[in-house]
Order: sequence, then C-alpha cells, then structure tokens
Amino acid sequence: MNESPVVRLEKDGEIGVIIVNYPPVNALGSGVSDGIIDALNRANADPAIKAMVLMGEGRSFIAGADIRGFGTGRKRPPLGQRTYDVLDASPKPVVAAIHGYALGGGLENALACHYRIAVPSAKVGLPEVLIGILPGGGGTQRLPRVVGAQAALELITSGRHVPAPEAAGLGIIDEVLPANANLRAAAVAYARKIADIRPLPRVRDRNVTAEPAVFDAVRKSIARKARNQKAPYSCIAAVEAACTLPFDEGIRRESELFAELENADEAKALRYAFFAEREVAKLPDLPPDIKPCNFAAPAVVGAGTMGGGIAMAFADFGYDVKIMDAAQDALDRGMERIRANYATSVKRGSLAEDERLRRLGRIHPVAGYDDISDCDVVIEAVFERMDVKKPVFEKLDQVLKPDAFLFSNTSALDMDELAAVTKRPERVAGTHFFSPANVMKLLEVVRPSKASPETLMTAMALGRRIGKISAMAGNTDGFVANRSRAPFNSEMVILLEEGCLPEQVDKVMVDFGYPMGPFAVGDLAGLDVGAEGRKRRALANPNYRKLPIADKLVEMGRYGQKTGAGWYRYEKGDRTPHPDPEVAAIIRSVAAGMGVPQRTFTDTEILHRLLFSSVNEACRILEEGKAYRASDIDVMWLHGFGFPRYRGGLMYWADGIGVKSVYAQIAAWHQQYGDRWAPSRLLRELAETGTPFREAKPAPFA
Ligand code: 3H9
Repeated sequence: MNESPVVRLEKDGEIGVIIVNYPPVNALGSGVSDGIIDALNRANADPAIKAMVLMGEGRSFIAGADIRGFGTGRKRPPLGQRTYDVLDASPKPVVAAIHGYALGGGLENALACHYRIAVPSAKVGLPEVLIGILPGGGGTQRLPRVVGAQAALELITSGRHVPAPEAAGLGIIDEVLPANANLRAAAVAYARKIADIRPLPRVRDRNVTAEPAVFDAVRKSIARKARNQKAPYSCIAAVEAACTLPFDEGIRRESELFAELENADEAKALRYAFFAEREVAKLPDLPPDIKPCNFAAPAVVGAGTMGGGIAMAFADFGYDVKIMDAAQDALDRGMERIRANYATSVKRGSLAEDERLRRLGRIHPVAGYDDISDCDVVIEAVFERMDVKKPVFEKLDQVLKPDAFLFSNTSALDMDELAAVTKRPERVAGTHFFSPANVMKLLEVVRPSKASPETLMTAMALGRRIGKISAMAGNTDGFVANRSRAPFNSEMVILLEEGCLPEQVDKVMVDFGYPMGPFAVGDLAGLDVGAEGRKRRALANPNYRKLPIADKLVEMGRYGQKTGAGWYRYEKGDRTPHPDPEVAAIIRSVAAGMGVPQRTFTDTEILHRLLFSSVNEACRILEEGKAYRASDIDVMWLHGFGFPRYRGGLMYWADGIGVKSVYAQIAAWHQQYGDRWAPSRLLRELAETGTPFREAKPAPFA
C-alpha cells in the first residue's frame, strides 16, 4: 500500500515518527485518520521499531475532526476500529508530541496514546460543545479518567483551551518541555526512555467515579448560559456515563449521544458561525499581497467610557498604551473608571491581583497632544459629534508622524468627511468598538473611500491583535452593525405604541436567547445616547420615523440605570429592572395622543417585527455594497449585539424561516404600516429566485 499523502512514517533509530501533514491545522480530514492507522500498523509490524511518536507538521499537532465533514453523511469506522482504538491497542508505546493545538479529536487521539509531552506554548482542549456536539472520539470517557469528573465537566462544557503547563498540572500532559526544546528530538528521546516499560499505561484502564450531585450541580451552573441548547447537557450525560459504565459501554453511550447532536439545528448553526467568523477576515477586493503594518505604540484620545475601554483592550493584550484627554479632570475621571473596572474584575475573581497591576501599569495617561506625537496608531474616541471630532483630527494630523494611522471610534459619522480634514486620508479609517470596549468582541472597521489597502488591513489586524473579531463595513450612516440594528430599535418602541410593554418584548427576546432584553440593554447603555442620534437623523430627514415614547422618557430625565429609571425602575444600588407602572402610563398616554389603536401581540409577532425589520435593512446594506457577505452581518450580530450563537446570526436565522416567508410578511407589513416596511430590492429578488439570504450576492464593496 502506498504511504498516505498526509501522514508519513519516518524512522529515527528504533523510534518510528508518525507525522501528520494536512495544512493548515492538521484536522482529521481526508485520509488523516486512515493514514495514522496505516502508519501505526506498519510501525508495529516493523521489528526494528520499539516505540512511536505521533506529531503534527506545521503550526499544530491536530486541531480536531474536519468540521467541514460534519453533516455530510460522512462514514466513520465502526466502534473498536477507530484511530483511538488502534492507538491504545498498540502493542508498542506511542508518545503524542504536542505543539500548537491539540483540540477535539486531536486531544482525543493524544489521550489514546500512552504518553503525552508538549512544548510550553501548546494548548489542549475539547471544544466540541462550541460547535454543538460532544467529544465523540472517546474524549468524554478518557478525559474524566485522567483529570476526574469535576475537572472534565468544566473543560468539556466550557470547551476552553488549556495551556500546556495547566494541562500538566491536571495530568493531561506527562511532561512540558523547556521553551527552547526541539520537539521532535525531545519526543524521540522520551520514546527511547519509555520504550521498554510494560504494561503500557492506557487511560481506558483507569477508573473514575463521582457522586450524582456533581452532575446536578454542573447542570444547574450552566442553566442560564446553556438555555435552549442540547449539547452542553449531552456532554454532562456522557461524562456521567464515564463514571457509571464500563469503558466500552461508555464509548457506546458517547456515540449515541454524539449521533443525536451532529445534524441538529444547534450544531448546524454553530458550525456556520465558526466558518463565518473565519470568512469575515477575508477582504476579497484588496490586493492579496498587501500585509498589515505592525504597530508598537498605540494611543487613545478621549478618556470617556469608550476611550477607557479601548485602552483597557490594548493593555489586556500586552500593549503599552497612552490615553490622552486635553481636560485633566476628564483624564483623572477616566483613569479612575479604568481602575474601578479592573478592581471589579479582581473582586469577581476573573482577574488576578498581579495581572491587574500589570495591566494598569501599561496604561499611561497623558494630557497633551505632544505626548502622543511618537505614537504609530491613534484611536480617537472623543464625543460623538462631527464638530467635536474634526478639530481633534486636525490636531492629530499635525502632531503625528506622517505614516501614523489615524482611526476613529465613531459609531455613525461620515468617515470621508472626517478623513478630509487631514492631509493623510489614505491612512484614516473607522474602528468602531462596541461597549464595553474591553469586553465586546466585535470591531467594525469602517472603510472611507480614500483609505489605502494597507490601512484597512492594519485596522483589521489591530482588532485581531487585541482579541477582537474584525469585520469590514462600508461608510454609511450607522455603518453596518448599527444600521442593520436601527430598524429593530425603532420597531421595539413602535410596538409599545400599539399595546406592548417593555417587559413583554424583553421576555420574548430573552426566551429567544438574548442574554438581556433590548429595553433592559437600553437602560444599561443610557437612553440619552440614542436620543442624540435620533435628533440628528430627524434634522437630516423630514420623513424620519420619530419615537415619541422614547423621546418622552429622555425629556423626563429617565436615562436608564444611571438615573435609577428608564424603561424600568431601579432600586438604589441594584441593577435589577422592575416594570414601572409610570412607564406603562406614559406609553398609554402617548399612544392615545397619537391615536394608535391598542391590541395584543403573540410572541412570534414580536420576534418577527423586530428581526425582520433588520433583515430587510441588512438586504439594503448588501444591495448597496456596504458589506462583503450576509455572513459578515451575522458575525456582527453575534459579537456586537449578543444574538444567540446557536441560532447562527440574523441572516442565518432568517434563512431558517425561509426567504419567501420573510418577504411575504414584510410585504404585508408594508401594506399595513407604509414605507418603513418597503421591501428592499435584494429581498424581493432573493424571494423571487428562492435564493437563501446567505447566498445573496452583494454589490461590489462601495
Ligand atoms: C471534533 O474534533 C470532533 C471529535 O470529537 C470527533 C468526533 C467524531 N476543521 O481559526 P483559524 C480551518 S470537532 C476544518 O483561522 P487560528 C479554518 O476554517 C473539532 N477546518 O486559525 C481556517 O480555514 P481558512 C474540534 C478547520 O490559528 C484555517 O483552518 N476542534 C478546523 O486562528 C485556519 O483556522 C475545534 O473545534 C477544523 N477542525 O486558530 C477546533 N480548524 O483558512 C477548531 C480550523 O480556509 N479550530 N480550520 O479560513 C480552531 O479553534 C482554530 O482554527 C484553531 C487555530 C485554534 C485550531
């Protein structure tokens, strides 16, 4: 038999080295598993080989099963003949030598090896739950036998990546090599050392038990986060099987549970989200050879809530960052807020004290433009008004080196107008963070017409370097995320005019899967924030649909949590929203003044009113070439607005309903409510041709 093109067996004296080479991440696709089995069989049959090493070429050990193969009716070998069966039945010992990532099936195979060694930078984990499945290659049976039920439950239900030193502490890794070690040479030496040890240590031969209460406690602890999902609970059931059944029966149970999940809607949506998040990094119309510039000295201008959050985002990822505010008291308040935020994280246990000090030490407050003149990338985060931002941009343009990048955190203003006040429009772009900027994962990169490809690539890369998911947006009012969300924001208030209450709408959206209802989120963000944008849009557009109820609340000083009252009322020192009869009375009175007939709503109607309005706007955005792909909009909704990930994203979810049904409903609401529901051209075309939203071909990026 010819050697597999993706797995080869080399000999290093009496050690057989099995090398997986299936770029980019050595996923277990296209013959990799068969190749490993074949190499193992050949090594076991070769009397000159005493022990084997299993390792990956390129950047990783093995990143798991090939996710593209799921849901395609792929054939798996029967139980007992899978790679991990062959590995742990091997009469000669096998050492897994791990670098990069050993995830999912990668770690499962490593656990079926007799020994595991790793470089210190390696990471291991069973992240299957994040794509709606469970570790189906024996991971739910082997990991608990290595680390105990409690730790296995934590790792498998969170899917987190565990650094090699921690994995060694848990017993997953037998030896972490020194940082400068040559992995192959060290693995071969290790294999020589253990070659003659018998019996072979096999994880399947170990035992694990746990009290039923352990599983109940985990089910309880994940209840809120795992709402509407099945995979996390199946993971728990599989680990429970490891603790109650003999190994082979546990494997059968794992297999049954896996089969229930692989083709379920939850797994399909999560797989879609996984690939959408990778696709969003691609800018198909930019020259492929352009590389982002490195930056070493970032600065943030404006020490308000957003500026402070952006500075924290840099510091959290190891960057020394300057934060500048021309007003000393604003700078002091900003630093105070940053200190308080970090202190809260320490109090909650999510940040260690020494790490708090390190991060804080990286944030350098400065009060003058000259203090940031040596910075190579500056993010402006001053008050959201053109007349405030323009002079700041002019000044920055004067003091910064000519090749420094100038980015704005505006959430809606015209980036071309802002770039035009500088002499370097080709080095200007929008970097729109979402609040809180150190927490929310989305970075919307806004593309003004003169921005150079290098500038855009650098802005995208900047986001990734500070842990964000960067997504490109066209320069249109509200850009892509907020523009697609705006009709939802209007519709939720218009529903109140017709007879809904905030708590009713919030309940529907929380039941759908949002962590908080949109009215409660409004109270958190501050209702005065949206009011400013509404005023600006009403001035610019006489047909702008006003929201008198929202305006009334702001007029009354009900700004949300910060004033103790908004859409809800709040007890002093408590953030729990309480439905407020005063708000109900305001709603009734404004609605009566407007002469809107009152009626009742089903949950489905509320959900569709909010989300369909945004689907229609998203189609308009694509039709105008302001986004590359419908899936980019999904990524923005997942990471900017807390859309439930297991529903894929706005457009993916709408595809589940069907483009024709969505169109028919929007057309009906157009008849009933008038222009704000006019179907977009793209929506109509998609409905006529039966093309799913996610296959929509947008206009060239404009
Ligand atoms: C599993 O193992 C099930 C088992 O229990 C057995 C059941 C039977 N498959 O993310 P990147 C592609 S489930 C296919 O940009 P990074 C990715 O699409 C699996 N493709 O790199 C991208 O392609 P492109 C459990 C994959 O360095 C390219 O590789 N494992 C897979 O930022 C680079 O990816 C996981 O869930 C895959 N498994 O991050 C791990 N992985 O260039 C999933 C990656 O065409 N993977 N690709 O856009 C990851 O978390 C990250 O990719 C990783 C690297 C951390 C490994």
